Amino acid sequence: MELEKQLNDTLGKPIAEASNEELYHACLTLVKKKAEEIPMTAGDKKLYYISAEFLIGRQLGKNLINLGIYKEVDELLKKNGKSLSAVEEEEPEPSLGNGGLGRLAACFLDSIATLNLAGDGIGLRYHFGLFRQEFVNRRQHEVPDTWLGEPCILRKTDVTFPVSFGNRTVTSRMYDLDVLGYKTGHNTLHLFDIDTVDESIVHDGIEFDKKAIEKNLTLFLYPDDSDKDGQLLRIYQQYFMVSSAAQLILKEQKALGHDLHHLADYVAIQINDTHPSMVIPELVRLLIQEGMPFREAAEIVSDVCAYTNHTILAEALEKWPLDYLSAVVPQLMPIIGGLDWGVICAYNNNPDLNIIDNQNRVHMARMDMHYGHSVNGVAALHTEILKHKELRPFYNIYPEKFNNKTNGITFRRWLYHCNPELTSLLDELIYDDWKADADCLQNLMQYYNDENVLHRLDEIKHHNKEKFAAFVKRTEGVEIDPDSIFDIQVKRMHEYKRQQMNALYVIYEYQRIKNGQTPARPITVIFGGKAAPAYIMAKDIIHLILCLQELVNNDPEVSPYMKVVMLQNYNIAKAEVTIPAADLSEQISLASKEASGTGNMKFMLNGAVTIGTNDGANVEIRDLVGRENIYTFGRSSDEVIHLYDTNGYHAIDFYNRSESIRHCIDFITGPEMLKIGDKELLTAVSDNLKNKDWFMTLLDLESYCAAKETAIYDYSNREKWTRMMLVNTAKSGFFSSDRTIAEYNRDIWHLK
Ligand code: DL6
Repeated sequence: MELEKQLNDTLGKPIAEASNEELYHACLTLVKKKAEEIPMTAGDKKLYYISAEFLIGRQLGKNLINLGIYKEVDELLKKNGKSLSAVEEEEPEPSLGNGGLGRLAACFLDSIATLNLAGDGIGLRYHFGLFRQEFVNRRQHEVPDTWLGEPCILRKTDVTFPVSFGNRTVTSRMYDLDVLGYKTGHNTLHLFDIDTVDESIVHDGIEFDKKAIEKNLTLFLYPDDSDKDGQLLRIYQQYFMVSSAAQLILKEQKALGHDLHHLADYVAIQINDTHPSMVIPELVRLLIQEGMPFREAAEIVSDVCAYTNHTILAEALEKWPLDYLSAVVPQLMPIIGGLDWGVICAYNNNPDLNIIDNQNRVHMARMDMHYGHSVNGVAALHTEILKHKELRPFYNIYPEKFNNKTNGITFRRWLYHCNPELTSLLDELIYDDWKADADCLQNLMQYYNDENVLHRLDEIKHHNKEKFAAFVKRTEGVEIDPDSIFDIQVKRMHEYKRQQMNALYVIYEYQRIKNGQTPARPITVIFGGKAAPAYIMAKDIIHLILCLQELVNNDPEVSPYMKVVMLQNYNIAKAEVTIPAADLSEQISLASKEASGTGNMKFMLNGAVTIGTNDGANVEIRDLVGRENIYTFGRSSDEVIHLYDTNGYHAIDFYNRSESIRHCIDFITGPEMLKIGDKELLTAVSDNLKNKDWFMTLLDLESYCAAKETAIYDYSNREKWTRMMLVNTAKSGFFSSDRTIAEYNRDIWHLK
């Protein structure tokens, strides 16, 4: 009743007469008022989580859930002939992240607040975020994604800081977004920007003058850095972010009267990947300005800062040329030099350990490892590979710094919000405690042999598939059958994630169907994901998939048994419709290459069965559900690492040895495909697979196809399959980001 009155008052008219847009704004006002009533979370010590990405997704639904009024508002709107999900659709999605790393940061903010820990996020207010993906002529086309403009969500503040780039100084301005925990907790995400950014300089898709720093600084997340100007721009962005962060931290701590000599008692900083690594020298510089000697400043910063590694791809570990850094941030050079000198003296000028290498490049991760007190990987296998392989020299000297924090996801968004029917069933069967204590999902195991529950799980999945099919029809114009198996691979496009292997499976199956060998059950293979604008091979793989989509879906002999869909502009909102509809979750990266994955956890939670390699967090999923509730295949990470070490993999040998592999690869440039696609792009893919294949697609292709055949066969046994679904949901509690954050706090941050 109270809510109804509040909404009516804000609207100035009855709910039934308001448009969805009016209702959206009224709901935002309601959230804002309620948030104002919740005191900011405080504590003796505060965490600052600095990240280039925060893929926060739409905020309205999440905030209503965390305020504990989602259901009430939903029912109220229904009663008035309105739909809350339609109202939520009014919100443009902030595109402030690229993939798992950014979404992880968003889940972490949710959990930090939910655990009532004082912890703010710090990042950048990108005007367009990551680009919006469109398909034109079966190719990815990038266009700016406008999302800014809701001052009620992201508040402009009066807080500004000077940020110096050599002899020019710009002003950073702070914008604040409320981070509400589930039924408790209130923190902030601070996003910095400059007032002089000029969106009109963007032309021809996402092109702009990379040299016009004051106009372009916060236009895009991850501007193309394939040239020098692009790399300089990234350094500008990173320094702008961390200088604003460091100044904010010191300002807050001084305002609290804290003694900067004891900063580590009051502050923890988590460096999310290497993009914020310059916060180390910047904080040292600022403490020196406060009158502290260099050595003491460096020690304090080490006690404050902790680093999370999110990749073992060596090329993804940032190394900036010394002269680029000197050009952008000359004031940091003596500090970085001093930090490097400390390492040189301590470790006898060991080239494997030095921060500045003999090609005059600054290794950002090395700076983090030397001058941070904690280094963590994001899944058990990943951390072991870091310790014993990729970062071994550092583990040898700092074994006590290394620790694992297996990633997690917030179940409030990735089940409660996105899968209302499963949520109701869980609430009915095991009560709603799982929303705050995910381990309670384990209680679902008592229904393992309950036919009625299994049947209801099956029904819910089917409803979610129907919803998704309607969505795909509306957004992509493709008709798919909810009775077919929904086999889904949605994630960034990257060769190590091996979307190309799934595409080869499509070709394999296509050829079989053409030969009269139809699958035990029709299958719909669904892809989604963006390729970095400068990553040509990833874009060529998108082209291959889109050509297959056209070929397969329009072939009357094949389409009754198989369809292919590539979702355009896959984002959080699309993920929320896609994931609950999945039967099979594709997690097929080359073992040792996926740090963790978090999509794998979201699918598992929603009852999809994983088909995957023993990579990243898949290994932990396998251990939790048991081998009978997952389809694993492919070489182990040890075998793969050995192949790299010995230069022992040659794709062409697999091509020559196996007729079935040869048929699949040759098909890519065969007459059917060339009728549809671009010869140059398709040839680039097939040549790459034959002659290079850095991520060893052909090594695992046959075992992958075999595993998929088994899964398709098993799917027809509904009882077996729904039991697998139940086990996957029941065992997923470990992957709650509440658990992950509790571990970060216990081992690294020590907030009360
Ligand atoms: O830790 C979050 C997420 C992991 O789940 C993914 O496995 C990992 O690829 C991703 N890492 C990155 C960083 N760069 N690269 N490549 O996005 O982090």
